[in-house]
Amino acid sequence: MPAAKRVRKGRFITFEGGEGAGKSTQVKRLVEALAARKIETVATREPGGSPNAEELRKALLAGLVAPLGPAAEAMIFSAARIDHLDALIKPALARGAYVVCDRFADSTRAYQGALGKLSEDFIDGLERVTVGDAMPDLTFMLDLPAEDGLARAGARRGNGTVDRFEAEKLDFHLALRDAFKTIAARNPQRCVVIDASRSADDVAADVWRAVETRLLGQKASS
Ligand code: Z5A
Repeated sequence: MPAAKRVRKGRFITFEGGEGAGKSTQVKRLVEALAARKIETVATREPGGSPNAEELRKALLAGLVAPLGPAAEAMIFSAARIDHLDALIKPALARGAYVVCDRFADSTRAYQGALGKLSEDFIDGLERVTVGDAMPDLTFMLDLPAEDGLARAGARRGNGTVDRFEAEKLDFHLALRDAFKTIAARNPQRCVVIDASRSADDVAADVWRAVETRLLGQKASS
């Protein structure tokens, strides 16, 4: 029997990158730009985005899963993702909305996969059973030097406490930047690398240009 056809009337856009790259800022800007076009848009984030996944987010960012190792951590991020996809992302795409998500499966591949030294087979398999054909239509990789991203995040945090990932050393964040660049290079149809060291306005302009060129000009696929 032929495989069931994917039903996706909407579009799925993700933002990826290191700490303080400006993902949340750009999610907000893109949602405003799409809303101005009267396009129904759902802004969401990972880990989290649905009530069950937000509970798992608390445990992950508190570092409760870290002692179990990167494979277990990747599985808990993926468990949160399954709920997020089922509860929020897939229904929104099926009714024709644009979904704009702050981090998604590429973060598992970079943080737990590349940095956690998990095999590509493990991450590929996990992504296949977790996400399947629900991969994003377009992914923005916000790229800037790790030191700059950490400085931005530190300035915003002030005296607040750091989470499990913010606590990692500079080497970790340098390697993370390379991991995201590698993912982008391997997926040129889906990924657009944006120089995020510029002003938020300049970054938003590049993002919008890519959305117009790659998505708004096209008819939604099934
Ligand atoms: N994680 C994982 O390990 N595996 C997974 O599968 C997933 C996630 C899905 C979630 O953290 C953590 O989970 C994340 C990876 C891990 N770890 N880290 N680190 P989070 O959601 O709490 O945080 P984040 O995703 O790293 O984002 P962030 O630190 O909040 O940064 P951001 O969203 O990229 O940046 P921002 O909030 O838009 O901007 C940061 C500051 O810079 C802020 O004050 C802005 O006003 C400012 N900003 C933004 N843009 C600019 C420009 N262009 N110029 C100057 N200043 C700017």
